[in-house]
Amino acid sequence: MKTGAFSLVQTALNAGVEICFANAGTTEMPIVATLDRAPGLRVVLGLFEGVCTGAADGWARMTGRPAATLLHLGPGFANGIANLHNARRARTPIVNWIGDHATRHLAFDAPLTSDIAALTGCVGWTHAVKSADDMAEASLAAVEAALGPPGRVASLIIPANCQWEPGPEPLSATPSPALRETRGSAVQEAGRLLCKGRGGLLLGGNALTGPGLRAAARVAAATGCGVWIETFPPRQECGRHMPLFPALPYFPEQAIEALANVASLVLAGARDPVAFFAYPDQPSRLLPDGAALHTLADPDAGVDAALALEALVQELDAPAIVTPQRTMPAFQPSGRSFTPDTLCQAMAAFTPENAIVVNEAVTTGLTWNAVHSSNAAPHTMLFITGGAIGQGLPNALGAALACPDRRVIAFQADGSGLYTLQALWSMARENADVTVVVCSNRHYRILQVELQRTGVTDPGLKAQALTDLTRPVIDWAALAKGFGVPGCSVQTEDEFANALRRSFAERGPSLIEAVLD
Ligand SMILES: Cc1ncc(C[n+]2csc(CCOP(=O)(O)OP(=O)(O)O)c2C)c(N)n1
Repeated sequence: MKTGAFSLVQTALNAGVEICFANAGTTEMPIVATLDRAPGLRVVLGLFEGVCTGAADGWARMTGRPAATLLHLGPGFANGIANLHNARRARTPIVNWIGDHATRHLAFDAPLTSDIAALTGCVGWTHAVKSADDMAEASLAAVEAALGPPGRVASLIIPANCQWEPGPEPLSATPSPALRETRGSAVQEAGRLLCKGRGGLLLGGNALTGPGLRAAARVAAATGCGVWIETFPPRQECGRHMPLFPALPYFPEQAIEALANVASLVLAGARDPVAFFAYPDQPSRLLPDGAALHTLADPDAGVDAALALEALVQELDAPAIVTPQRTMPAFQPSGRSFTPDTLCQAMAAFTPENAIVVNEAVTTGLTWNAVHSSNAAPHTMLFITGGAIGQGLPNALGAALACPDRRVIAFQADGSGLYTLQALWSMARENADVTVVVCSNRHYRILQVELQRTGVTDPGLKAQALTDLTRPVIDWAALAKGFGVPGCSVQTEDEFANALRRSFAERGPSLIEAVLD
């Protein structure tokens, strides 16, 4: 018998969903039972829902196609929300299949009953399936909603009886929507503003592809405008072959200073820049009062920013330019212990060409981004977009499964890495080519900085305890081993260099704890 569950899964497969990161329970068993009848769908077990949602995000960021998750009612979904929040901010296409109690059972308020739609609504599109007859249409609608443009998180709430009852024939549509073109008048206005002088260009979204970045460099050379990259973009092409633009600084006073001289800011794939957090006596918006703001390509309307920048090149008749390749400053690993700066230098020296660097190294990651990534071999970088930590390891898992011929480096802060550590086990099980580099400063360093910024120069014992990861010291190599991933701890640059070489030479995951203290 073809069940509703089969209609759902086969329709999604036909529509281009190739992978499902799953952590199921009783209310999803009919879907679990049907998975072996859909051989084209890869299924990956995550041991915590935040691993499933973060991996789906990483997979979809790298492929541009939606990944599915299979999650257990409200509590299972809730466990995955933080990384869906990041995915929403990244405009990543994701389809969540969330089982619910059978329709007749809901009235009894059994223990796992909850308002699932209240949870799904906060990260994107939601549809609650009412009947098994709707399963194929609902499945296709969810894929279409996820694809946008812009990409989004789409959740289907699926009562168990709609899964186990007979379902309709699967649909065989394969949606492949394209990004939209910007308006000619928006291009002309951008050109006019940037030619007036004291112009700025803020890049985000798909402006950070090779073509987008090269077009931005031509615009900058033709108009003399400043160019910045949004602080935490979803995905960016990086390395010594790319035009070099600074990221807009994280701290608002630095970002305000960077933009202080801008009279007109043109947005290409980015939003009106605002501070990550509010502080007393600091404005929320970062652009000077009175500066003009113009949207060349609105990412929330699914407009193609790279194409818009190329249109701007035409509008300005901007001459072609050659970006000279930067050379890596010579780096000779020594027996010295690390600073964040020398750790990043070593990583830049050894990053293999075409790697994917998933940057959740927080304070160390800011150093990597500001200085060292631009000297490394060509690579793609994925960032934590929504500030909800615990994205890095799951994202790296998803990216590695999406791109099996590329080395993934999970550049990981220790505190953030501990949120979704179980991703290591899925990396081992799937033999994912991920090198996890843990920047082990044994503190929530950024929060120590934030505490100082509130004016506390001498934090009390309780405040210290909330930012300290010692007592006991975390044994990363042992944790990795426990999840089936070979791990080591290194204290010096040459130990690190050797561990990186070993890791890159072998298939499968490995973990290197780089001790910074
Ligand atoms: C889901 C979530 N919980 C809590 C926080 C608050 N927070 C921001 S950074 C941080 C810890 C950062 O420490 P670590 O990852 O070790 O990086 P470091 O600052 O030491 O470089 C915390 C707890 C958050 N951003 N997201």
